Amino acid sequence: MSDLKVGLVERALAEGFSAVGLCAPDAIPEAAGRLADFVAGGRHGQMGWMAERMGWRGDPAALWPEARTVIMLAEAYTPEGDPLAVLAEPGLAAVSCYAQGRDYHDLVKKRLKRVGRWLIEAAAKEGVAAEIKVFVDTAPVMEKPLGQAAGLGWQGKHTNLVGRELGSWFFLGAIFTTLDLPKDPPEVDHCGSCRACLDVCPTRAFPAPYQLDARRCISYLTIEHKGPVDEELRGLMGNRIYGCDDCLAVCPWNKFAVQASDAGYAARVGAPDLAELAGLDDAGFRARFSGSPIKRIGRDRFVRNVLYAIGNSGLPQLRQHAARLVADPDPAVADAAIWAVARLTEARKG
Ligand code: B12
Ligand code: SF4
Ligand code: SF4
Repeated sequence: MSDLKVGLVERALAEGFSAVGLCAPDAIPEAAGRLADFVAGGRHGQMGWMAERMGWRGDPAALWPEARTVIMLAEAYTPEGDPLAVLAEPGLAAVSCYAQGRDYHDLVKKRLKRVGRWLIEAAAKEGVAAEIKVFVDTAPVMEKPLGQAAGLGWQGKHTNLVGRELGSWFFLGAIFTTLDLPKDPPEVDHCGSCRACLDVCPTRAFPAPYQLDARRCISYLTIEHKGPVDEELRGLMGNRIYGCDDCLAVCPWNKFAVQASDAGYAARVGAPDLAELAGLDDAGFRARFSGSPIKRIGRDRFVRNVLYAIGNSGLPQLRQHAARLVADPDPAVADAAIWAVARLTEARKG
């Protein structure tokens, strides 16, 4: 069976994954309690789906009792330049580098299925019938603790997985299988006394190291949160209109970040002018972001975010672009436009 593991790892790397590790489905006994605390504290905000199916999310062995091995895979999307440089350009939109190219859900899932098919066929040649299920992001699976248990990296103080030879610019995907393959040792914490990610966070979203309050995280606020964002927080978002890279970008382990192997992650969206984005209607938004993960938030939430960035820009010439949207049919867009106009009027007086 260990030959099968050697072949599996070779195959996954040949497909473009940057690292592979294996663990048992019951390898994360501490996760269920931590998830329960997270949800009990309301830290998931409006992500009601996190509170559903907690029994499965906290315990991969319960999700699929026949599974004997969890194969965790890392897919690098490392940016070419400095993803924080755009934060100094208030007239431009900062879009997280994970969302610059094609939607990772599609790219990772295709690759996972190819590796999974190879595994089923290779096992069949040894006379073993194997079943697999593949997951990326959206299933009730806690991918980060599983990634740590499989040795890919450790959950850093910003809660994301960091690898000594990977850095932290990578997505995670999982293949559960009924095959009992040899497991890898878990990775241990290498954060030491560093706290760069905690200190850089613009909204102070970490109540403690290794814990995130999603309700304060700009990634949550721009992508998941429906309706108006709390005024204190929108003022801290700067020009970040989709996701946030700050806590990952400052991590010293990214010196070792591996290059992205899939050209699909190359920057396509760039840093467009806020003025232009504020003018997008529904059809224009969908055409522009087809195939991108940005598409899933819809025009209204996107333009709401653009208006917060306009309000934070301090650029009086952007006021007219917000003023056009004060009577928008979407209440959160109209609210954001009124707020942005008021902020820029104040900025002019000041
Ligand atoms: C919900 C979610 C979010 C939410 C909440 C994030 C969060 N930290 O929970 C929001 C929308 C904010 C978000 C943001 C981002 N996300 Co997200 N997200 C998820 C999702 C769907 C579930 C995560 C989860 O279960 N959270 C619940 C909490 C309880 O889990 P946890 O973070 O693992 O919490 C642990 C710690 O609190 C820890 N803990 C608690 N106390 C202590 C004490 C000690 C001492 C220790 C060691 C640990 C510890 O134990 C908990 C359980 O392990 C996963 C995909 C998946 N299915 O797993 C992607 C995922 C985590 N996201 C991902 C990414 C890329 C991002 C962003 C970087 C995107 C961006 N640039 O905007 C940001 C990063 C923000 C951040 N600092 O976390 C990747 C991360 C890949 C990686 N290398 O780790 C994932 C895995 C998606 C994927 N398939 O690739 N995300
Ligand atoms: S993604 Fe941004 S807002 Fe969220 S925790 Fe990291 S630095 Fe803070
Ligand atoms: S920035 Fe420092 S504390 Fe944060 S994850 Fe990286 S090494 Fe750990």
